[in-house]
Formats: sequence, structure tokens, C-alpha cells
Amino acid sequence: MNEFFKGIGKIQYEGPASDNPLAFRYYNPVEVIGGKTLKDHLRFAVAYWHTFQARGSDPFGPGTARRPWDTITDPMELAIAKVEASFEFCEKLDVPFFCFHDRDIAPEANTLAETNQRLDTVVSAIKARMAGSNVKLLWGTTNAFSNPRFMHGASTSPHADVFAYAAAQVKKAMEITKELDGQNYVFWGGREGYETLLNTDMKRELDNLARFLGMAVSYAKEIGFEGQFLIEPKPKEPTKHQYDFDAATVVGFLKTYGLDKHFKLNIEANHASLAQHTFQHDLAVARINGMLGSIDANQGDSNLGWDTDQFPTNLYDATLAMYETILAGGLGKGGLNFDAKVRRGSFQPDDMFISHIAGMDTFARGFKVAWQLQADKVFTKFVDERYASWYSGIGADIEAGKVGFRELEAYSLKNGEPSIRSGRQEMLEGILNQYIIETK
Ligand code: XLS
Ligand code: CA
Ligand code: CA
Repeated sequence: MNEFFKGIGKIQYEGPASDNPLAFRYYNPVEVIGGKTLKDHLRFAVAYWHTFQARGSDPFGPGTARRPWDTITDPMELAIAKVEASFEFCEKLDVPFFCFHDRDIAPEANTLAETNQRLDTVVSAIKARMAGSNVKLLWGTTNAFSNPRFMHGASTSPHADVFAYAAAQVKKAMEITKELDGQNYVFWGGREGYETLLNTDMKRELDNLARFLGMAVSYAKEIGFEGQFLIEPKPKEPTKHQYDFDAATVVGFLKTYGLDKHFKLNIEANHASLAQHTFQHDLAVARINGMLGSIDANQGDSNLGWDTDQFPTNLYDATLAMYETILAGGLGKGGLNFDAKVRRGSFQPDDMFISHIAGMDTFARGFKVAWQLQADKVFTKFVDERYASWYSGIGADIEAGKVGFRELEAYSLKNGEPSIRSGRQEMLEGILNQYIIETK
């Protein structure tokens, strides 16, 4: 077998004192916390599109990446080489999962039939390689946004033929995800939104989006696909307004169309920040609705207003994300997918490893801090006490539906001015810092 990443062996845990950039300092996959290994808690995944497809191009210049497969020119030979490279990469990093779009693993051909044949060829190669590996598919998805035919959207296109084409594409992508035993299937509405309402029938587009998702639910049942369906919210980019704006919008949309039992959410940090939310906020919205499915672990840049998909190294945000995940009872079938790309200047092949190691260390450390915060009930105890007035007396009567405005007026006339206590935000933020610094 061809080795692509020569000179890089299996990445080892060396502990916090290590100065080896190709070693884990905080992620010890076999470390057991709460009866489960870190590897099983965190369920890391590599994103095929950023790691094996992206070249670091930007609007001002071409890609800068240097990759071990750069000498291969035949598109299908290249696709197969990348399968080999991706397994070698995940195995060396000890990452248990990967994720792909249909068009990442096999290049599009001139016709849908030929494109599907190409997919079949690559899927066979993946399946063969999977048989001798522990690396699994976390989720599959469809790229129904790059090809010019999707310029006005896919399932929300004004053109019924485009809706049909997107359906054909998702059908095939669901089939290959099933064949590769994918644990989830993601819908990210790449161009499902609008540029201007002057040319848009928003009601029809939303109805069609729901229709499309309903068809996917029926087809999953038909072929026996048992993976979890996930919707990934994003407020904008590429369109000015994306229909899956944020977690709350998606929950409302699913409930409006009676689809909420069939879908959970894939929350991406950078998408939450584009929606002017914290990562923790969108995770919390998913959690309180019982819909936290999976996470796209990355980060944006607060000085830049677009989706920079950077590797997640912000320990504070990772800690709070893990805190929400622990409160939600873990990731279930989901995982932490590094939907992240190395910066354009980090062009060497070893940067691919170094960036993932930095992300994995960040989430491992964040998870340990979050676990301790939860075990010590630092915030839950404070929150419980803050809401104590709801456990008895008038609060309990309100929650039990025993009183209305009339009774509450009588109560307030009798009781006088309510007593209020401090929210102690700064105290709690100080404690959070203390845990981040002191947790062993
Ligand atoms: C783009 C999205 C995309 C989805 C999968 O912004 O993050 O990569 O995760 O289609
Ligand atoms: Ca994503
Ligand atoms: Ca993104």
C-alpha cells in the first residue's frame, strides 16, 4: 500500500509537558471519564472536503496547499488515492470517523448516470478499505450547491426540474451513506435561501423544502436507512438569507411542517456566530428541544464577518460547548466533526495533522473541564437556587396552571414589592476561569 504521509507515524499522547507538535498533550484517547473513554465521548471526525479537497484558494489567489497526491492528474485515480490517504490520515491520528459530500469523494461527470457510476466505484474502494480499519462514516451529505444548476437553490429552486435533480442526488447519497454504514445523514441548505424577495415566493420555497425533507424521510424508511437525519443551521453565506437560519428557526420550521420527530440538529460553531449567537447558545437551543444530534467543531474570527471554518482552538468556547453536550446526555450517534480548514499559509502536509491535533487537544481539555463543572454542579446548583421561587408557593401555582391574572393581581396587592437577588454573572465567569485553569 502506498504511504502518503511519509515520516509521520501514529500520533501518540505525550502529555502536557510535551513540546512535540505531532503529539497529543491533552487528548488521551484511552483515558476513562465517567465510565467511558475520551475517544468514545468525543467521537472525532475528519471532514473530507476541507482536508482532502480544499487547496486554500481565496478570492485573491489560487490554492497554496502542497499535498502528497499532487502528481496524480487523472480525476478517478486521484479520487481513489484520496480514499487511501484519508484512511491513512484518520488511522495515524486515531480519529474514528470521517464525513463527506457525494461530490467530495467522486468528481461529477457529464451525466447523472455516469456520476453515479463514479460514486459506486469510489464507494467500493471505501468499503474495501473500511473492512480492514476501525475508521467509520459519521455522516454523508449531498453537495447541491456548487454546480451552477443550483444557482437559485436545490429543493427551494423556482425550477421544478432542479428540485427533481436534487432529489435524485440526495437519493443516491442516502444509498451510499447506508451502504457505508453512515451513522447520520446531514442536510445543509447550501443555497436554500434567497438573494432578494423581489423575485422570491418564500411561502412556496419553504413548503417545497419541507416536501423534500418529507420525501427523504419516506425514502429512508423504504430502504431501511436507520441513520439519524440532521439539519445544519446557517444564517447566511452563500445566500443573503438562508432558511435554516439558526437552531431556533430550524426547530420552529420542523414543528410547523410536522417533521420534528425525524430530524435533529448538526450545530456548527461558526454558523452560530454568523447568526450572532454563541456556540453554546445554539447547542442549548438544540438541547432543550431534545434535538442535539451532532457538532461541526470549528471557529470563526470575531474580526471577520464570514465563515472562516478555522480549527477550534478557543478553549473557553470548547469548554462551554462540551458543557452543553454533557447536559444533553452526550452526542449519541453524532460526533465532533472538524469542519475546519488550515489557514492558507499553513500549506504543508504536516499542518493537516498539527491542526487536527490542536482541535482534538482543545476539545479533550474542554471536555474534562466541563465534566468537572457538571460533577461539582457549579452552575446547575446556582441556577436551581436562582429559580427556587418556582418550586413552591405562588411559583408552583403558576406552573401548575392553578392561577390567572386575577389571582396574581390579588397576590401582588397583598405581597407588595418582589424580592430580587443578584445574578452574580462575574462571580460565575470567575469560577469558570478557575476551572479552566485548575482542572487536572
Ligand atoms: C458550509 C457547511 C457545510 C456542511 C455540509 O458552510 O458547513 O460544509 O457542513 O454540507
Ligand atoms: Ca458545517
Ligand atoms: Ca462552515
